[in-house]
Amino acid sequence: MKTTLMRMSKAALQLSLVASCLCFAASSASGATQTKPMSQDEKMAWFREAKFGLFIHWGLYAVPAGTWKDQQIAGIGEWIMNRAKIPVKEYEQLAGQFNPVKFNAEKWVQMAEDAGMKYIVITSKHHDGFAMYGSKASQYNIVDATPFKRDPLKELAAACAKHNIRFGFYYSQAQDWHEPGGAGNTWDFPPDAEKDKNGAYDQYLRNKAEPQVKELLTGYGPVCLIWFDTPRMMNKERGQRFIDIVHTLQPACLIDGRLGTEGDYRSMGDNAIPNQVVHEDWEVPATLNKTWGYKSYDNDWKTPEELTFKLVDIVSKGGNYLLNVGPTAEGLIPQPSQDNLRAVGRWLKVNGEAIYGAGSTPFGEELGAPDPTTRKDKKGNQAFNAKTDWRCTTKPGKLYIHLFKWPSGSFELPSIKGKVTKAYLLADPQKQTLGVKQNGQTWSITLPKTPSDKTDSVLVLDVTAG
Ligand code: FHN
Repeated sequence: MKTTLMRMSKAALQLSLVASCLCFAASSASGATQTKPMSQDEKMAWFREAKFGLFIHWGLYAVPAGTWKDQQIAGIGEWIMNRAKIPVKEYEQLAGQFNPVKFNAEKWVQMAEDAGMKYIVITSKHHDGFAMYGSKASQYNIVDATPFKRDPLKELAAACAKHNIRFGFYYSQAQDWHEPGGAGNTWDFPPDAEKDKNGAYDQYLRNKAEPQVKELLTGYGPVCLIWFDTPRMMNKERGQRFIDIVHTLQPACLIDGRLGTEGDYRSMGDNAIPNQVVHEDWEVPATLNKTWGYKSYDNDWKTPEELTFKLVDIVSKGGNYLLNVGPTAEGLIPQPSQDNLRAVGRWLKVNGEAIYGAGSTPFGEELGAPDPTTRKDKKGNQAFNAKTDWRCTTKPGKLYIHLFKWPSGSFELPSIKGKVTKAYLLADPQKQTLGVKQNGQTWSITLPKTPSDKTDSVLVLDVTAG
């Protein structure tokens, strides 16, 4: 059985290798076909354009939804097995209760589209070890172990292709609380250090994690990225094995920053938006409330205004926003998540030009400044006094000034080298020219009395290079 499986995955690997080579075949003038590998810039192009993605944490943990044996368990919902130290044998029983009959891939993807999101990343396997797709490498999966029997990731891949939204997978490569060799479960199995030394961890990597990543890269069409996480005990060599799989099967697929070796971009900490511009490709994963996986009693929702500010703030600092929903065990995305995301989408419908493909601010003073005292923030870093009145995103020849606080009379632009040749509000269909006054290198733009948007009015400045 095992050898048949191994043979199957080898064949799939070869097939896909041929397919991926063909993808990058370019015809020369003589008609001969040559393969041209993608440059890093070509690989990153869609990510730099997209800016806003949907993260989905969905798994067996949606069944207890934060409560185990009548006790509310503290912490993030998808960690319930760990937090309550639930034995594998008991946690496995959740599979029999997982029947998300209200799941509708089309509706989920439509919601992402309405929200203005350009890519989706879903948990194919989280730390609990349960595969949310029909895996051949482990029977502990949604098709074989639940009454649902469907493969929701297949359905999502198809819906994403239809809506032209890119599709990627979260995969917990190191932590797997279901397997004796996986990292993290020390209540059923020996300490991690022992698994590392006695070969159990590598055995888990080779027999489950690596084959599963191969399955994900061969059975679901083009995968835009694999989002690895919590790289416990991952070293260069172990990380390289995953890199080789990804590069061989889908060379265009990006690798996030949490594999344990260098990825294609930097992943910031959870909900951790940097204070200043970061001049490399980066992404911040973030929650709408406090949890990733569904918790029935977490109603601490961020407002649409807060979400819009964060999106603009992130783009103005050069990053991408990967914003999470935690669907229920029935297969529904909580209504407040949907409502708040759609509100952001309505703002993006009018103002998307200032977000998609936009670059970071050339200024910086609008972001705030480090506290001049020795005061520390919650994480022990030097405190930063953030300002929130305005942000700036950019495209060649354009500055987009996002006004969160509407100034009375005029907006004073900090010093720029070039000239402002025209100013107008992005929400104004007529693009009516606003008054512009130059004072040395600073510029004053006359504004109407009322903002064009109650959250963020975008002032567009056409500028010449200085
Ligand atoms: O432990 C996980 C957590 O459950 C969640 O998946 C987040 C998302 O970024 N990543 C880890 C913690 O950083």
